[in-house]
Parts: sequence; structure tokens; C-alpha cells
Amino acid sequence: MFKKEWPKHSILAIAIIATWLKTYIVYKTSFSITIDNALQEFILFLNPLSLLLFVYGISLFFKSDKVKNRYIMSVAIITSIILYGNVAFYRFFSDFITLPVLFQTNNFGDLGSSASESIFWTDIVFFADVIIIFVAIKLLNIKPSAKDLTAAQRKSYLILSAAVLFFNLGLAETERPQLLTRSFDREMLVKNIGMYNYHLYDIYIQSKSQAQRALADGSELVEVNSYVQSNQPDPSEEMFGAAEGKNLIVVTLESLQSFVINEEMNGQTVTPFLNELTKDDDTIYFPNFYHQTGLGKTSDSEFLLENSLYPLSGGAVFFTHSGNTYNSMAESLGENGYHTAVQHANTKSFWNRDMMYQSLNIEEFQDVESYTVGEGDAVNWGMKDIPFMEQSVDLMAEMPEPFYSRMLTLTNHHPFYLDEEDMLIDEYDSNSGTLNRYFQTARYLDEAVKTLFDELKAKGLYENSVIVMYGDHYGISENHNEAMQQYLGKEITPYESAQLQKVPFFVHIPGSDKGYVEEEVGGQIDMRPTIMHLLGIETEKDMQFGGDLFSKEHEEFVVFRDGRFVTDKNVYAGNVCYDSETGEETDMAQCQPFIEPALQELDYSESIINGDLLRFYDEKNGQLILTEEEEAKLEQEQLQKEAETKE
Ligand code: GP9
Ligand code: MN
Repeated sequence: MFKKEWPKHSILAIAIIATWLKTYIVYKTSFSITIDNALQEFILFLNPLSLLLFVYGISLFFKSDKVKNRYIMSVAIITSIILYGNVAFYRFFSDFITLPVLFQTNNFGDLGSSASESIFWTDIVFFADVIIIFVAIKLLNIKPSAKDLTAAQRKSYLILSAAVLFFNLGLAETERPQLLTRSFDREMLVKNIGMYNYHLYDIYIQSKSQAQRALADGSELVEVNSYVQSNQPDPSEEMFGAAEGKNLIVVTLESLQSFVINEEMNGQTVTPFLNELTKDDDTIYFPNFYHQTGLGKTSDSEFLLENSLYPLSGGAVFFTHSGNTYNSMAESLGENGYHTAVQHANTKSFWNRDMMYQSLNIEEFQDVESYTVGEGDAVNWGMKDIPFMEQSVDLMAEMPEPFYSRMLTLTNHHPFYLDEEDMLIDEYDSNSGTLNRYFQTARYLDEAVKTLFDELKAKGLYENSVIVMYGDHYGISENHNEAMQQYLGKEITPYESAQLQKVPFFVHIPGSDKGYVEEEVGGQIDMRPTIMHLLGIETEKDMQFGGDLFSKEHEEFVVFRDGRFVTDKNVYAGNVCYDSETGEETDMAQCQPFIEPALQELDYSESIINGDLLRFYDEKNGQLILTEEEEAKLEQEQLQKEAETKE
């Protein structure tokens, strides 16, 4: 075989095939990537190819065979190191490497020492392609006479590798729409675009935000700071400290919209337990409360809750800015003696939570690994909410008190599948299976909340806790408007669409006798100050855009992430001003004064995130952290302004 003359580009072909197959074998043996169907398996198999064709193919542009071979060997070594680095990392962290992890000091374990414990000499097999290529270069007798490719042939080759990439991306898009704009999960990225492309994507995302960060300086915060400070309502005297010292349990009610609360579907009550709570003596219920999330869905709602900042207009801030400085609610509560945790029976890398939670200073993340998902305990996206609640309370009982535990539910999630035995009401009867099933999963979620209350009582945690619950975002998108129209019995105008962004918000303080229905118009941005004040913690120095919903000074002005807004009198949607009372179009002059401020508010918040501006802010004393030059520059500007006003 070694005597035989091999075609000119044999080494290149061997390299591509060897690294391609090795990568696929490593996917299958070293990572647990869930594959649900044959198409997903095919995408997984195909996904290393586009990049390998391209990168190895660059060798076609080198003249000398020696240089070509050296280049091919270098590519094989580098791709092997990348792949193997991920294997070693995955053994310890069950996650793929992302750039910030290499730079971030983390509380979840010491990266260096744990990685070295995950390396074995037998791991040499991960370099099998390097060995194969090396042997091929040494032993194969390559036809010396053959000519190099012509420029046209090289061009066709590059077109072929681009075609493979687009074919791959097309398949990924059908499997997971919007994957590249929203990121979702590292496992999903690796599964759909491949390990190597994933790293390029990661570098792109991280360097984009790093570049914006590098250009920003503390002086940008001056204007934002004065805006924020002038918009902070004072806490309500009655409610400030009403839950002081209690454990804080915040439940994210997955995809729960307000249109099911206190309503029936074909004569069946959808949320009986939550309906009772709206009338309960210890519960304050907010029927005019809106979600303000963007593409980052659940993670955006968490971002709003923790920081009282708006999420981004593009992408999920949990992915794009997980390395920023934040002053989260968890951090503040931690400083006030709370143990802080998140409980969520899903993979920890979803929405990049494992990274983001470090920046939010959340001490403990109980992900799916903390739960026992027994037979029949999982449906749709993963663990069912009822066993999740049961086990979560068990885990909570082990936490030092006072604690702040945030629970993320999952069953009421698109496409809203449920096991037969968990269907407590019938399906709806519209032309949308999604809406039809939604009522059933919402009913199941309601039952899970009841389970939570029962378990907390059984474990003796109830009395000493305050329970806050909020719907994270819509579950029924505008694609189902026709079915929604049938259910609501009215046309869905832009006004109605905005109304459908209402999500329930509950504050339950056991034994307080403070229950009532609070009609105040508010949004998720208001949760942080509202909750902190209930716990008796001041927030006046915090850089937050929301306000305490119990405060008399709270402004009824909710800005959606897409620029729509709601005030006490109007709804502005689809460039039309509506009257809140009638839902009819009204004079634009009523909305006009709010259009600019709405965009301004979103812009300010976005500039904080893009510039990582909170690194220039000391929330302990409410002071900006500026360099001498910045101080001088500001002073200059101030003097100039004063001079101008004198003139
Ligand atoms: C996933 C869960 C659902 O962990 O939070 O995310 P969503 O798709 O609703 O944003
Ligand atoms: Mn969600």
C-alpha cells in the first residue's frame, strides 16, 4: 500500500475525514448530547464538516508540500486541543467551554485544579487523527508529478465548503429556529452547528461585547445616574419591612399569562388555586402587571427581577453580557445575611445560567443534577413541576435561613405537552393545538403551586416565608391569534395584543392580613425594589429603573422591550394610541409625551449593559467611580454649562 502512488491531495482528504469522524465519535462517547430524532443525529454527524473543509482546505493555497503538510498537522493539533479541552472540562463541569469561563474567577470550583484531575494518559486517543495524519505524511507515497489545483478549482472547493455550512445552518434553523440570534444553550449550539463553529460563534459574541465595554467609560454613567436617582419613588410606609427577616421564595410561573386567571375555559376553572389567592387575606394580587422580556424569554425575566434593568433588544443578555458587573437582588440579599439559591430542574447551561449566576452572585444553583427524575417524572422539557416542587422544598429545608430561593417551573412551556394522568381539565377546542393544550398545562402549573404551599406548610417553612410569584412571558404568541380571538370572543387589535402581555404577579405574606387586589399598572422591572422594600432593605442608592409598586409615588408607566408602553390611561402599540378604558383609538397627543421617554429609558438601560457601566458605580454610597481625567472632564463640562446658562 505504501508503494502505490497516492493522489496529490490524499493527505488533505485523510485529514478531513479523520478529524471529522473523530469529532463525531467524541461527541457520542464523551458528551451527553440528547438526540431526539434521526434528523438531529444527522446534523450532529454533519456539523464538524463545514469548518474542517474550510480550515484544512486553506492548505490548497500553499505551494510547497512541506508547508502544506505542516499546516495540516497544525490544524489537526489545534482542533484536537479544542475538542479535548472541552472533553476534560465537560468531565468536571458537564458543560462546554465558553470564553468567559477561561477568564472569570469562579465560585463554583477552581477551574485549573479540577481540569487537571480530569486528564488521563489514555486520553491520547483524542489525538488519533493527529497520529493518523502524521503516519500518512511519513509513509504515503504521494504522486510527485501531479499539478496543484487551478484557481478555479480552489474557488469551487471553497464554494463547496460554504455550501456545506449553509446546508448545516439551514437544517439547524428547521430544528431550532432563531438559534443564532438567541443562543439558548451551549449544548444546543454544539449539537446544531458543531463544536468548532460554536467556538467561533462564542468568540464573536464575546468580542463584540468586549469591544463595546472597552470603549465605555464612567462618565457615561453621569446622565443615567441622575435620571435614575430622580425617578426613584420612596417606599410605602405601610409595606416597607412587612416581610422583614422572612425567607424569600420567588416562583417563576412558566409562560403563565393573566388571561387565564379568574377565568373559565368551556366551564372549567383553569387556575383554581391561584384564583383563591387573588382573594386571599394574605395575598396582594396585581392584575395590571406586564412582562417586559425580549428574545431571552425566561432569562430576561430573571434579569429584570434581579437587576431592575431592561434586557437587550437583540439576543439574550444572559449570553451576551454574563461577565458584567451587576448589583443583583441576590447580591444585596446576600449582603443582608441571606443564603441565595436558584432551583431549576433543567440543564444548568440553558440560557448560560451557570455563568450568569456567578455574576449575579447567586450562591447555589440547584440544577437538574440536584433532582431525582424518577420514571414518569418528566414530560415535555424535563422534570414535571409537581415532583419539582416536592423535591425543591426538601432541598430548601436544608438551606440556612433566612434564604432567598428562586424556583423556575417548566411544565407550562411550549408545546405544552402533558401526560394523560396530569390532564386535570379537557383541552380547548380551537384550531390551535397549542392554545388547546395551554389551558391544561396552566391547570397543571396551578396544581404545582398548590403543592408548593402544602409542602412548605408540611416542612414548617411556610409561616416564616414570603412567597412572590410572577408569570415570565407570554405562552401564546400572535401566531395563534385566530384561536385566541375565539376564546376571548373579541378581535385582537394591537391594543388587545398589548393586554395579552399581562402576566400575574402575586405577593403572599403568610399571616399578614395585608391581602387585596392592587390595580396599579406595573411591570417586571418593578419587582426588585418592591420585594427589597418588603424585606425592609433600602434601595435608594441602587441603579434600578423600576419602582416600588406599593409606593404612592410609583409611576404607572410600563415600557415593553419593543417600545410599546402602557400608562394608567393609555396603551401605545402599533404606532397607535389607545384609551385604556375603552380599548379604542384615541388622540395621539395623549401618548406623545411618553414616546421619547420610553425609548430613552430603554437606551439608558442598554448603555449600562453594553458599556458594563456598573463597574463604575459604587452602590454602597451611590457614588460614581471615576478616574481623575474623567472627573476633570466632567468639571469642565459643568463649568461650560454654567457659563452658557449665565449668558
Ligand atoms: C429553560 C426554561 C425555559 O430552562 O427556563 O426557557 P424559555 O424558553 O421559557 O425562555
Ligand atoms: Mn419561560
